[in-house]
Amino acid sequence: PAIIRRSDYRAPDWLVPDLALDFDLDAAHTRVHATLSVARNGAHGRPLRLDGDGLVPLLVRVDGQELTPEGWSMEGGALIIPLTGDAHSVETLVDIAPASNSKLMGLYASGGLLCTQCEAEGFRRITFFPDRPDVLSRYHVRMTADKALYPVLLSNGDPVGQGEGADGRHWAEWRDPFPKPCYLFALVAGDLACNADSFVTMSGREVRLGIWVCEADLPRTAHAMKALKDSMAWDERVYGREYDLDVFNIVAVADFNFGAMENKGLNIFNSRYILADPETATDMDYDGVEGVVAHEYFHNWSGNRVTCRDWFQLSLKEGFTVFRDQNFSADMGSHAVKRIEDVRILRAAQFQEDAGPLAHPIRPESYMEISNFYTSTVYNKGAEIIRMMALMLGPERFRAGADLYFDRHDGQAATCEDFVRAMEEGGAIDLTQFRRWYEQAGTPRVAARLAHDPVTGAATLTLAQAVPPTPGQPDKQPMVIPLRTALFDPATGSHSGEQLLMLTQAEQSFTFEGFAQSPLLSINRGFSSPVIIESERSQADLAFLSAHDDDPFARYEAMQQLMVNVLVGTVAGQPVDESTVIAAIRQTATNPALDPAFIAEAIRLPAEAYLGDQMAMVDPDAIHAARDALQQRIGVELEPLWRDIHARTQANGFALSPAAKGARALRNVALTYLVASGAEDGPAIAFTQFDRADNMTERQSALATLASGRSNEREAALDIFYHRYSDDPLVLDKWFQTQALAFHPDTVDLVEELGRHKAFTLSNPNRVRALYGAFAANQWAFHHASGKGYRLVADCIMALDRLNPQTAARLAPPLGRWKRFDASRAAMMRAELERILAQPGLSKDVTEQASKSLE
Ligand code: BAL
Ligand code: ZN
Repeated sequence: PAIIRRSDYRAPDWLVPDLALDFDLDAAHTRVHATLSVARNGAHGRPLRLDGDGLVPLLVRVDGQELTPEGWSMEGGALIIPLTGDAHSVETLVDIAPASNSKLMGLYASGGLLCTQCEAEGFRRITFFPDRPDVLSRYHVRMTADKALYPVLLSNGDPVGQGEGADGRHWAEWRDPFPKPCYLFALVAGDLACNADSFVTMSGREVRLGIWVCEADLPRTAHAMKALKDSMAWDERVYGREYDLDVFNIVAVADFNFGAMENKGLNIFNSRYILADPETATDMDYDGVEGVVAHEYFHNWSGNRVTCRDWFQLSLKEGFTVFRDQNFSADMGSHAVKRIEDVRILRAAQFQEDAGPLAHPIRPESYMEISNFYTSTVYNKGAEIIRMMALMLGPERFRAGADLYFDRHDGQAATCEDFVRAMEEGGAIDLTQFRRWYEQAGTPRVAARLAHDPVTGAATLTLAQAVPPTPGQPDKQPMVIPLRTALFDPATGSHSGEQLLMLTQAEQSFTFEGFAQSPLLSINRGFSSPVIIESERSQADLAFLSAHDDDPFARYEAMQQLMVNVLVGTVAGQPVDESTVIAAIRQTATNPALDPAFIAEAIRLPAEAYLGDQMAMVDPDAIHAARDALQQRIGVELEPLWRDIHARTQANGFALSPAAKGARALRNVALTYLVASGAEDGPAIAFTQFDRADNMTERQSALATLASGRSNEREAALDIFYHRYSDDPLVLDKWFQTQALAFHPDTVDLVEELGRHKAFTLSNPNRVRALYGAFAANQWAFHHASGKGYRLVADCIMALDRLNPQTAARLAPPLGRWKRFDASRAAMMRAELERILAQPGLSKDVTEQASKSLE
């Protein structure tokens, strides 16, 4: 497949200021009549090129005159029309088949609905058009459909008309006054019910809000509606950004490649990020709904009003919008816990990506298939880059930079460089060297060494940074790394103020005066930079920080590092005393001043995959054994504590308050340790929680605990769960996922069986992710020494590629981590990648991921 390069960008030859689309909707055959007003962009003689994917032109007209087949040509799916003047009206007619669109890109059927997904390049599967984000058009959409099957007809913008047609059909028209790129186009047709509400904007305009779902799901939309209204108010308060149309609609669909899509005025959501009630959604699901509703809403400014010039700029809208949604969620709940969760996600997904064959800068230089670049690097690392700018600037200057960016580029297709320049000018800062964060891939490593002179009382902190080589980037330049730092004086147990150290050179020293004894280093507080800190801190120092650091992230980090040191030491055959960890856990878990949600995060053992990331060579069996043993030891040593926490966090009735959520989180960690202790009644306690819970958080957590064991209760709970929820696809996903994530010696065989289960289907991306996506994240099971885990995932990728290449390609990265495993596993992983690549007709999505993964 062809490689697209950022350096090849050229402005569009033709612009399309206006577009009228007329859809005659039907699941089997939809007719799309498009009328484009086109305008030559600059002085050139090049023809009009309209992208198409799988389309056949049934009619081509220019200025009302039908062209003969000699008047146009096809080139790799695109329609080429030579035009003589500088402005024309161009019409095309195509026939598409939503019901057989299994890629879920373009117009497709999901359940009884017809809906669209156009980002990044799905619009070309609907009609011929210059499918690139720097061509912005005003849309006028008319839809005609069978009224009984599709009583609701929605598109972008505001509704401007509707009426009855012949033969039981009806029509609706929508007009979007804001010019937009075609990736933001959307339509939905279906039998939908509406949770209707309204929001009055800061200038006093009333906006009609609608969340559209099937009738039975209406009671599950309240949380999403609250999140939407909170988001609208937050964006006004924090960024001064007001909503701009009279209507804002959200539709939930069951089959969706992404989490959701920010189409102008008509967001389309994966139903898992809209539907929530206590019986079916965990607290994490509730938070997911809130975060994704906010994310899509915030795109109205960071993405829609100011969009991207080309897809290399994706992080311009995604990194910034993730940063915005993270801060919104922090404001809605706990800043400390949200930061810990976000860093955990970054380390689990993005650090792995940055360390492997698919590493790329947040602004990539080239791609084969842009769908492969909706990555945690572009999204989550992108958000960290904005966060560093916000830290360096402070709130007022950051806001001034954001204001300048929005005001200067409103209505434009902008670049990352435009954003950085606005921050420089609005925030009065020089970001010349900082721009390397957009250019260089790889997670910087910062070695921190603290030296103390007892005579002068000076402590000298020496920091040395190195950015590892990544594909295509063997040599790296030093980055700008802002590190929030404090030095704790052991004499007082406190520090005399945090400092923001700016590490800009390969090596730099910072001196601090006034320490009679050697201080303790608290660095990268709040995870101020997305880097790996290497510092030699003793278990005693870490234990002190885990109990006394006033920065909650640093406190969490100290606790995690204590555990990592024990576990990595065990795997390396260099045992580290466990008693410090156990004492620190007891100390944290019994500290009444701490938020239970924070305690739950802090005392949980690091994930097996994270432990693997700390080692040059990952030994999945040894890591699992070490973690399992430590978990058991903590369970045994602190058994009374776990019993006490589990008993006293039992709630009397369900609430969604932060306090109630925190109590549930802590209760679930206590249950895990209690069962891990091997106490005879452990499985029965877990089963009782599973059985009696009035909420999914506690029920699923108890199920997960049982699923990782071998008790009789295991089978009973899985069976009850399946039968209870077999009609609810989102909960059934949890049943698949829980088993795929289970720490059970037979997980690999169970996953194979589950792949043949009657409720498993490749046509629903959520189901695929619940089984195979979760399984590939289960380090111990996926890397089973037999290689069977690799084969299962490769088989799934190959089968799914024929239906939905985009979702198939997202399953490939775990196979690409072969360099980190022993020779036997590495050979088997490579063999599966080669087997995938040998499949005839492989998509460019999977070809790109698999071929890069072999390098
Ligand atoms: N733009 C694709 C989905 C999202 O990031 O919101
Ligand atoms: Zn987004």
